[in-house]
Amino acid sequence: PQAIYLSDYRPPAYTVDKTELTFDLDPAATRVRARLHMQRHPEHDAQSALTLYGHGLTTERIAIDGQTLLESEYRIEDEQLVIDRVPAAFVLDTEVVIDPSNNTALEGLYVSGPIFCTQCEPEGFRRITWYPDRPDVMAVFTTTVIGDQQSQPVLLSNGNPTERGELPNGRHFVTWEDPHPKPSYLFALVAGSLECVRDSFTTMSGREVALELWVEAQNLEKTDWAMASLKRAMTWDEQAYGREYDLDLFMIVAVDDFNMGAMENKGLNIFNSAAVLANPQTTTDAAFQRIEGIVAHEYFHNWSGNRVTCRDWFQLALKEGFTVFRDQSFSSDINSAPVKRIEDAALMRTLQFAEDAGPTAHPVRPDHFIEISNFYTLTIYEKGAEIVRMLSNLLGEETFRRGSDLYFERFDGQAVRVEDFVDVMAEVSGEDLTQFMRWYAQAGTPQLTARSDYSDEQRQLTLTVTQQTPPTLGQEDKQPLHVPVRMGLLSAEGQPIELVINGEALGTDTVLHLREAEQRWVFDNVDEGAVPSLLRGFSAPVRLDYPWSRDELSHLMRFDEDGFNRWDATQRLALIAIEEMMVAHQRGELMALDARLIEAFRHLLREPTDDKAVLAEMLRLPSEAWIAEQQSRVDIDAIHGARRAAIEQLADNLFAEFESVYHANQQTDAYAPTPEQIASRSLKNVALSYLVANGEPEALNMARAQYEADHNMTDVRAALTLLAHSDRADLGDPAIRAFGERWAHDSLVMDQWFATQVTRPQADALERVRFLMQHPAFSIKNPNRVRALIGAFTQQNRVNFHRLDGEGYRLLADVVIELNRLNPEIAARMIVPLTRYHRLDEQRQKLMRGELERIRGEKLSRNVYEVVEKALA
Ligand code: DPP
Ligand code: ZN
Repeated sequence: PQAIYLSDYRPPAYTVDKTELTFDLDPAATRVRARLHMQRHPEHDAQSALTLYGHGLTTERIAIDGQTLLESEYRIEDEQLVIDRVPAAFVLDTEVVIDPSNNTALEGLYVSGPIFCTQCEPEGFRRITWYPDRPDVMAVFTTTVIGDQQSQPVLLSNGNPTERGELPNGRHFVTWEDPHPKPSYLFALVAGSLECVRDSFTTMSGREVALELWVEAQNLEKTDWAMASLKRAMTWDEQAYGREYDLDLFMIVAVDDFNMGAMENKGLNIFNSAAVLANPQTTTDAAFQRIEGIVAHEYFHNWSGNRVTCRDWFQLALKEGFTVFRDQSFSSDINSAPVKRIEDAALMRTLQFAEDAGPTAHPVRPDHFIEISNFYTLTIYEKGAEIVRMLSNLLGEETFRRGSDLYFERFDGQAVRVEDFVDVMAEVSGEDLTQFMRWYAQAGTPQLTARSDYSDEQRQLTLTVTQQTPPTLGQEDKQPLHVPVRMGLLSAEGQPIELVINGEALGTDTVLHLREAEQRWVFDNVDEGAVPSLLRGFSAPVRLDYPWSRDELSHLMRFDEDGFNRWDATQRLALIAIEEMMVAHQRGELMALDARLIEAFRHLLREPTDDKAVLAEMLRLPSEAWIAEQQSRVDIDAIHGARRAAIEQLADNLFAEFESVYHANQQTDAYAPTPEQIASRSLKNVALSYLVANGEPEALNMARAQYEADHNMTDVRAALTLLAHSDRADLGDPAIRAFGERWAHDSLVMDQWFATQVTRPQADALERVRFLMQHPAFSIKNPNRVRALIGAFTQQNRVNFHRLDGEGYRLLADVVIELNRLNPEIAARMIVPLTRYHRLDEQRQKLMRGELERIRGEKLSRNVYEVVEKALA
C-alpha cells in the first residue's frame, strides 16, 4: 500500500454538478444506475483523463453522452476507472451491481439486520458506484430508491421527497431531491421496515422544520431523549452561532451495526443505535449525556462540515475539531460546566496524550496517510477541538463569534482548508496566528516545565516556563508553539492575589502567552508563601510539570477559584501518594497511604465546598491509564496494586463519611437525566464504591439492595459492577445471571453486561472473554459487541490484558486477524492497545511485538497494515 501526501493535492480533473442515482434494492444484488453531469475543471485541459473510484462493483455499463463504451475505451485497475479522452462537458451513465448482504466492512451500502443503510464517510461512496469520491467534488443529488413494498415500506435519502409511487411485482419507489450541493461522503440511503416518531421545530426566522426519528418498532420507547436533545441543539446553534437549519425535513435513523458513533449525512443522519436510543431502565446517566452530545454534534455538522466542508481528508480536523468544540460548548452550557471540562481534559490527558506519544502519533492535520479511516482519532477530534478552544480563548468569545460568522458566510458551499478557518480568525482579530498554525502541523504533546523563584526583598515572584515537544515518528525537530497559560496566584491564606507585571494590574486571573522555548514573568507585590495555580481550565493541551509540595496541592484543592484546578490538584496529590505506594509494591513492602490524602478527602467529604458533580470527580482516584501516562517505565501490576490499596485505605479510614454521603444522596424523585440528579447519583455511587472496597459485608449488602431496588440503569449498573467485581461470587454470579436473562432481548443492555464482566480485576477475566465470545448475544460482525467485549477488556482491564503469559495479547491478535478480513476499520481500532508497548517491561514488549509480527504475516487490509507497520517501525 502506498501513502498519499497532502503536498500532492491537485483539483479533480472533472467535477460533477448534478448526480442522479437510482437504486433497485436487493440484499444480494442491488442495481445502481448513476447519471453524472460532469465538467472539466478549469485548471485541467483535454489531455486530462477522467478518473473515478470504485470498490467491489460489478460494472454492467458505462456510457458517455448516451454512447455505451466498448471495453477497449476504458480501463479498470487499482479500484479506479480511467477514461482517457472525454469532452469538456458530458453526461456519464453507469450501471453496477453490488452485494449489500455480504458487506461486513459496513462501508457503502450494507444491511444491518432487516435494514438497508449506508456509511459513506470517508470513502464508502465508491463501494456504491463509480464516482470522483473526494470531498472537493460537490453536486446536487437526486436519488430514486426502489424497494419491496412489504420488506422496505420506508425508503429514505437526503433532502426532500418529491415523488413516490407503486411499481409492478410488489415494488414501489420514492424520489428524493437534495438542493444543497454536497460531497459524496454525505450521501445516505435507508430502507426497511421502520417506525417514525415525529415532531417539529420552528426556526428563528419562523420556518417550520419537520423532525423525524426512524427506529425499529421495538425501540419506539427509547426515542424521547434524542428528540428532545435535537431540539435543544437546534435552539442552541441559533443562539450561540446564529446558525439556522436549512431544509424542511431533518431525519435521524437508528441502526444496530455501525462502525462509528453516528454520521452527519445531509438531512438524514444515521446513528449507531447506542448513540441515540435511551430510556431510564436501559441507559445510564453517562450514556444519556453522551447521546445528547452526539445528537448535537451531528446536527452542528450541518454547518461546520456540510455547508462548509473539507477540501481533502487531510483537513478532517477542520470539521471535526470545530464541531467537537461546538458540542462540548453545548454540553457545558446545559450540564455541569466544570465537570464537562474535567471529562474532556481527562480524555485528552490519558488517551490522546497516549496516542500522541505512541507509534501512531500524527499531527492534527496529517501530511500523509495510507488509509484515511485510521485518522478518525482522538488527535483529530479532541486535540482538534482544543486548538479551536485556544483560538476562542485567545480572541475572546465575541471576536471568535464574528470570525465564525465570517467563516460560514465566506465559505458557504465550498470545500476549504484549515488555513481558511484560521485566516478568518486572524482577519477579524488582527492577531498574528502564524506561530499558532504550528499546532496543526506538529505531532506530540508539548511538555511545559514551570519553576518559580521568590525574592523576599523585592516581594517578587518570578515564574519561568520552558516548552519542548518530543520528537515523533518522522518529525524529529519541533518549533516552539504559542501556548496560552491561564493562571493565578493564591496567598498563603488562600486568597486570590492581584497580579501585577511591570506595574500593570491584571486582576486575579490572567493568560500568559508562552511563545518562546523559555520565558519569564515577574509578578510584583507578592507576599511569601504564594502558590501558583497554572494552566487553569486546561488552557492548552500540554503536560505541565511544576514542583508543588503536598501542602501546596492541598492548599489549591481547598482554595483555588478555578474548579478545574481544584480537581487537578486532587489528582496530583493522589498521584504522589499512589506513586509512593508503587515503590513499596515493587519492593514487596507494606503499602501505606499518605495520611495527608486521607485528611484532604475527609475535608472534602465533611465540608463540601464544591457542587456535587465536581466533588464526585474529585473523589475518584486517577485512572490506571493516567497514572501510567506519568511513568517513564510502566509497571502494570504496581499501578493496579497501589491504586487498589489506596482505595481500600481511604475506605477504611473514611467509612462513616462515605456512608453518610451515600445516604444523603438517595433520591425519591422519578428518574430524570437532569444535571442535579446526575450529580447526586454520581456522588452516591462513588461513595458506594468506596464502601464496598472496604470489604464489610454490610457494604456489599447495600450494593445488592441498590441493585434489587431497580430504580434506573445508572444505579443498577453501578451496583452490578461492584457485585460482579467483588470476590464474593455468591453475590456477583446470581446478579450477573439474572441481569443477563432479564435483558437478553436488548442488545444495548447486553453490551453493558458483557463489558461489566470482562472488566473484572480477578484473574478469570480473560477466560470470561473467551467464554462470552461464544454467547449467542455476541457477534464478531457487530462493532458494538466487539467494543463491549474485546474493547472493554483490552482497554479497561489493564492487569488482565497485560497478563505475563501473553494470553491477553494472543486473544487480541486472534480477534484482529479475524476482523481484518471482515471489517478492517474496526480491526485497525481494536489493535491499538497492542501497539502501546514501548514503555512496558521487556518481557511484555517481546510478547506484544511477537503478536504484531504474527498479524503482519497475514494478508492485511490497508487499515491494519498501516498501524502494524508504524507499531513495528
Ligand atoms: N463524521 C462523523 C462524526 O464525527 C464520523 N463518522 O460525526
Ligand atoms: Zn463529527
